Amino acid sequence: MNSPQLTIRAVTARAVNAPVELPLTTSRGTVSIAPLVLVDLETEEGITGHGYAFCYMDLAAPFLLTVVQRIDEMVRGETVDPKSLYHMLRSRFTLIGSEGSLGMALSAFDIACWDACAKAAGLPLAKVLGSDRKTIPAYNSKGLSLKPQEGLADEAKSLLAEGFKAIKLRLGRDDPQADLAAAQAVLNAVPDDTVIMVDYNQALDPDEMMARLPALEAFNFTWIEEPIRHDDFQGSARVTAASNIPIQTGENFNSPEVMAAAIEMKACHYAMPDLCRIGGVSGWLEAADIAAAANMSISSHLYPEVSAHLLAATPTCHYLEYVDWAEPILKISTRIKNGEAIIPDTPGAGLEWDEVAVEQYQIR
Ligand code: SMN
Ligand code: MG
Repeated sequence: MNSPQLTIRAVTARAVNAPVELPLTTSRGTVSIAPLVLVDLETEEGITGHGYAFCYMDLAAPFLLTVVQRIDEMVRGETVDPKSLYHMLRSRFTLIGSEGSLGMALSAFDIACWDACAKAAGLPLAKVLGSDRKTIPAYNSKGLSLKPQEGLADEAKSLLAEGFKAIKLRLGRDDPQADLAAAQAVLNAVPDDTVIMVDYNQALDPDEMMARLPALEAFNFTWIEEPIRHDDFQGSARVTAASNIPIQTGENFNSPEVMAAAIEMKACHYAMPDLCRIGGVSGWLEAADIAAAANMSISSHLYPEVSAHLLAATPTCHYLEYVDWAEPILKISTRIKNGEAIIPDTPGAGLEWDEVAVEQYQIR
């Protein structure tokens, strides 16, 4: 990276419970607030990098804050060289492991490192990574919860009215007929060329999923996401081989190596790494190389602000997942036009805190 060298002065973090306008119910629980851990990387040169992690449940936030404190102790005075810090920190946490909540804190720190470097270079992160792309196809993932089918049709229309041509519907009810009725209600309500993804959030076992596949084929879904346990690669490989609709997984890949193993086992047709599970920007870049070598399309999971930059630089870029969960505490929201997310041309990774809102929603 061709940017002035930066030295770490301090790494700090705050946790917020950001309000979620449209609570999301999946087969495995509801997101009704967004617990976010915001990381600030201060440098001696006066540039501050930002990163954040969505930690799913606010009970995890104090732990992430503690991990960031430890990171601070380990990196003060170091040069902001994101990839070498990524490897150094993973190595320092080898005994406990960098999966789960600990990895989320490491990832949020990694994002802040890349943000600081991009700001020092005076370039948007996408450009730092060598991309001139201006837009990325995006789908609106905010709604279409697992709920009674009444209301789904209107919600699908209003999600598209925000500028999208693609939406994601949650499935995985005990009664497969109820899932089909929900899908039909959405299909009847939207224009014929609407792209529809469906997400089971690991609701079924492989045999149940295979039994449900034939009835789903009529719907022309763009993908079926996480139909079964995310870590059952053998089961996933059976479902993937049996499905005429592409199988999508990846939001629970805890490292690029796990993604490589899933691809090796043919456990999915598409992959959608999550920025803070895969290892931040540094982890994403490794995952993007693995996907490119396997010629596999990859999409993002959450974090639309930073993911837009990353997908721009991803050879097998597929779809950006759009949710608005961080928007209450951000100065600038992701802009969507004609079904595409616009990559900001301002320096950095696209994260600036609205300090008044951060103060309002901070968990103390
Ligand atoms: C999801 C993401 C985050 C929390 C709950 C559910 C979902 C998705 O699986 O892919 O958007
Ligand atoms: Mg999902």
